[in-house]
Amino acid sequence: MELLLEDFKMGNIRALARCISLVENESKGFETILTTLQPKKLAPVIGFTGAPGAGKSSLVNALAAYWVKQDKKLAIIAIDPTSPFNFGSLLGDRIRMLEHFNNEQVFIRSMATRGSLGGLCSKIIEVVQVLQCFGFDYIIIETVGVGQSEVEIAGIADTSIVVVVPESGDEVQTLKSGVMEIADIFVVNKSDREGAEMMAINLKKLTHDTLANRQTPVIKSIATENEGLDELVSAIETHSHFAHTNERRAILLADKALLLIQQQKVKHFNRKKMEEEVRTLLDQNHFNLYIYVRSKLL
Ligand SMILES: Nc1nc2c(ncn2[C@@H]2O[C@H](COP(=O)(O)OP(=O)(O)OP(=O)(O)O)[C@@H](O)[C@H]2O)c(=O)[nH]1
Ligand SMILES: [Mg+2]
Repeated sequence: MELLLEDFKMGNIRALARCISLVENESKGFETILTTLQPKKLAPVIGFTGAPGAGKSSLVNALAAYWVKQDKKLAIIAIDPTSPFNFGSLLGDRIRMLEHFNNEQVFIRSMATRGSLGGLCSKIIEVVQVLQCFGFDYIIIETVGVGQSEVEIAGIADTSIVVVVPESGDEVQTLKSGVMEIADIFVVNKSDREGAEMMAINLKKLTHDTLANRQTPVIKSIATENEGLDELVSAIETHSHFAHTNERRAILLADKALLLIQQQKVKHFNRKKMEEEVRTLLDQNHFNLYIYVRSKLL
C-alpha cells in the first residue's frame, strides 16, 4: 500500500488506476487511500448531461482537445447506464472517440450504473476525490440524462452543463421540472441544424431570473466542428470560479458528506431480505411501516 501511494504521488498513471479500482471495489486499503491522499489542487469538476445522442461525448472530446493543446491534464469519467457489468469493466462506445488521446494527459474511466443500486453516487464522489489528489486540471463527468441522473450529477459536479439540441422543444417543457435548476450552463449543440437560435432564445427566457437579475449562460455549439468552444470554456471558467468559493463549497461538501453517511448507514441492509420480511409480515396481516423501520434502526 505504501509503495502504491508513493507511486501515486509521483504521478504514476497505473497507480492512479489501481487506487481507483481499490476504491470502487472497496478492496483492502481503500480507506487508507481516501484518508491519506491530499488534493493537489482544486480541479473544477464539470458534469455533462443530456438526452442520448445530444452530442455530450463530442463536446467532451472537443473540449479535451482544446485543453490538451493548452497542456492541461484532464480526467474524464463516462457513466455508462446500459452496461450490465460492474464498475470500470468496459469502455463503451460512448467514449471510444476519446481513445486517441495520450494517456498521460487525458485519463479516461468508465463507470457502469447497472448493478450498483444506489451506490453509484457515493462511488463517483470517492473516485473524483482520488482524481483531485492526482492533480488534474479538469475533471469531466459525462452522464446520459435519464430520470434522476442529471439531478444526481448536480451534487457531484461544481459546474453542471445540460446539453440539448434544436429539436428538443418538447424536452424543454419537461426540462422545467428539476433540470432547469441544476443547469449552470446550457449548451444548444448541433446548432448547424434549424431551430437552434429559437431554442437558445427560449432557454434564455426560461432561465432568466428577474429577481436576482441573473441569466444562466446559453451557448450554441457545433461540437463536431469545434464551434462554440471558446464561449463554453469561458462560461466554465467563470462558473467554476464562483463554485470554488468556500461558501458554495461548504454547501456542496455538506451535501456530499450527507450522501456518504447515508450510504454507509444503509450499507448493511439487504434489500432482498427486507422484501421477504415485509412479505411475510403482510401475509400475516401484521405490517406497519413505521414499526418495521424502527425495528431496523434498533
Ligand atoms: N450535425 C451535428 N452532429 C453532431 C454534433 N455533435 C455531435 N454530433 C453527432 O451526433 C451523434 C451523437 O454524438 P455523441 O457525442 O455520441 O452524443 P452523446 O450525447 O455523447 O450520446 P450518448 O453518450 O449515446 O448519450 C454523433 O454521430 C455525432 O457525430 C453537431 O454539433 N452537429
Ligand atoms: Mg456519449
